[in-house]
Amino acid sequence: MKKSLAVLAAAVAAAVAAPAGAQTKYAPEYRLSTVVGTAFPWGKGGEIWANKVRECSNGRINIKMYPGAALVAGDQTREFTAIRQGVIDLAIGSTINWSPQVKELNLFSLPFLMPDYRAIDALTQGPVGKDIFAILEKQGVVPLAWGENGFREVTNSKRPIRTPDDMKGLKFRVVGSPLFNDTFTALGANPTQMSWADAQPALASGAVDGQENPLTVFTAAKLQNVGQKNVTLWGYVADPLIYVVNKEVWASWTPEDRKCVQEAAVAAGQENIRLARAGLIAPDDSMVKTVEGLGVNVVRLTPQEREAFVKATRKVYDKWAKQIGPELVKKAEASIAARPKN
Ligand code: X2X
Repeated sequence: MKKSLAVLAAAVAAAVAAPAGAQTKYAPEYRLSTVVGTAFPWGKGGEIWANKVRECSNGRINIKMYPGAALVAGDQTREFTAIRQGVIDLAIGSTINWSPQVKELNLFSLPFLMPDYRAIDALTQGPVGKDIFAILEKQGVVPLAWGENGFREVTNSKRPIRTPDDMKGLKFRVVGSPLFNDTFTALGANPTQMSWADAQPALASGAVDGQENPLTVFTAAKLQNVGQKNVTLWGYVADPLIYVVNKEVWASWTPEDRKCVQEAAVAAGQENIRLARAGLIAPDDSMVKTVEGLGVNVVRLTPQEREAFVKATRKVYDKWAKQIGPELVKKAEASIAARPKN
């Protein structure tokens, strides 16, 4: 009697100690896609996410990061499709790179929609963010948290840019959303779409004169070494990042696993955002100083100078607002207008 009780107790203990769903089949490795690696706030977010998940899942969920959008051979605009198809298990994706498949994500690329960081937060942390998560869910991925790449500043090898006129005739590498083509064309420049992998050699060879990316990308990728001697702080768009999991992978996990992965994504996203903004929020402009310290000429626009770029791109805004969905754009504008101002 005593013995069978002990056996029973041992069996119960084993059942409790076993991973909550002992039937759950865990892959030896879950593949996490990012465009850039751990030298960038984006890749850092991926590393933090993977480490936290390893910890809270007691090693059951082993995430390996594949930077350089390596799982889609560097073609970052195919990343979203690959997540849906299960070629990618988890991803931290830029709204820009997924916008060819999810048209609503073009919202964040509307020129001069978001005037400051509080405006980004007003979107991602408000009703617009909820709508976008619902849209992603409908498209078959599980969105868990927001991160950030950042405000994208224009750089080039030829001359300082202070007015739309200064952009005339310059060749710019842009990301693969047609909205970027329209914006740069409206400014009189020559845009060419290419992946990030192709952008760096194109800058180095002078095949293109310039590009646009956050300053954290500029410094980590050392764009000063590929001729980018001029930066203009115009803050025309910012790309948030979204932490997602493939639907089937998500379904294969226990509720405890999901809680672990979700909480880790939120924590990693917060740290990712902190790193993306470090030295870029007044009065701390140390990141801008760092770029100037590299021998780069940084142009700070006056509000009037910035307004000229807003005007020159307004038609693009209106055209794309229709394609994105006028209701969503109105909601975004209202959220931004109602944001706390310091
Ligand atoms: O390709 C880019 O410019 C990058 C790295 O910022 C994105 O993936 C959107």
